[in-house]
Amino acid sequence: MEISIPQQLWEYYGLNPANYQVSRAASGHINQTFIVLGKSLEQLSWVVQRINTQVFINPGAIAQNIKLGDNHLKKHQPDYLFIAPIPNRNGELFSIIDGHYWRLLPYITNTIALDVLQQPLQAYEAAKQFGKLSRNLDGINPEGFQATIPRFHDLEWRKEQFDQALSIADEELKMNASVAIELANQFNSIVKEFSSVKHNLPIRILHHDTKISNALLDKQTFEGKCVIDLDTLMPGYFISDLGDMMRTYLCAYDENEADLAKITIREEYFSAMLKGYLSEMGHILNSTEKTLILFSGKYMIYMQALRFLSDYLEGSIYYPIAYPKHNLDRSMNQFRLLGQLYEKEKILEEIVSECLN
Ligand code: GN1
Ligand code: MG
Repeated sequence: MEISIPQQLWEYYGLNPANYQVSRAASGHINQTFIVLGKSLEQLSWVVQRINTQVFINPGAIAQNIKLGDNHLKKHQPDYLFIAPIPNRNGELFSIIDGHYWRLLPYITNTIALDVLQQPLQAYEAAKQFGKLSRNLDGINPEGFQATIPRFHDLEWRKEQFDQALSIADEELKMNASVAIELANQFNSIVKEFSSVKHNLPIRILHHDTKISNALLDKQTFEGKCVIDLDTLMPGYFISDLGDMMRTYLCAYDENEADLAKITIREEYFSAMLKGYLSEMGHILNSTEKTLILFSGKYMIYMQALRFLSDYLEGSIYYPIAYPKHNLDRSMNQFRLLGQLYEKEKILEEIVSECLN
């Protein structure tokens, strides 16, 4: 059934629907997003979202984390643009309507969200924005924060989930995915490395979904403006944020590209991304974290390959698909990207050293 914005939503925020033009946003796998543009200049524009509560089973945790982040930032960085939901007429960040969780967010005009990067400058600017969020939240007490999705980036658990999915998968799906399954097992050393390094990493408050489309850039100059999609603002390790940037900034094609020959790594984007991130986080990361810069990419790309593959083997129940083998293709795309990262490891490590000096 086609989802539309319910009448009560407008009432919760004192808005008249006649003043707005509503369209659906194309990107984002999990939540339903609507762009609500004011028809005249006096009307502000908005983003309306319905949260997927099968994925975010505790939306209260999202609201709590965002409030904690917002309070800290208002006090310490009052000029920072933090895209928190607008409180409704009852002062709540979510409006519950017929059991669904809805929210209203400001729409930032004159910006774009890209699915792939076309210039290294964009990599610098977007990475700087995610670095800035982490820097501005550095020093905040992580204790009040909750995991909005428990064990979200726990690679050991993602591997267990994959093993579980494999053990009960349909024979035909397993056969179709035999190459991907072999790759999943071949790269298992990444899980081992994660297990051995994670105890030495500080807990920080991180974004946890730093894909390129979650950074808003100025439409004309590509200057970074802010980051969006704060559902997974929660405690974790810096490798989550930096790694997901590598996953989505380095290739000229996104995770949906099925022609694997197109999946290659652009070194100049790696360099620009890292410079942008380190311009904010360079003096905050500790020496152990700095040794794990390239590992962050391996960790996140491998985890996403496993997640797409597990979902394929489970019958594609998590990520929406456009055709039956879509999640398998996405998984193969991510394994190819991972292979490319290993192939270019030496030159990328040289760039890391240059950027750190
Ligand atoms: C999902 O819904 P979206 O596009 O913001 C996923 C991320 C994945 C991403 C892959 C809650 O994010 O973890 O990296 O797809 N979010 C959740 O494109 O699972
Ligand atoms: Mg997201």
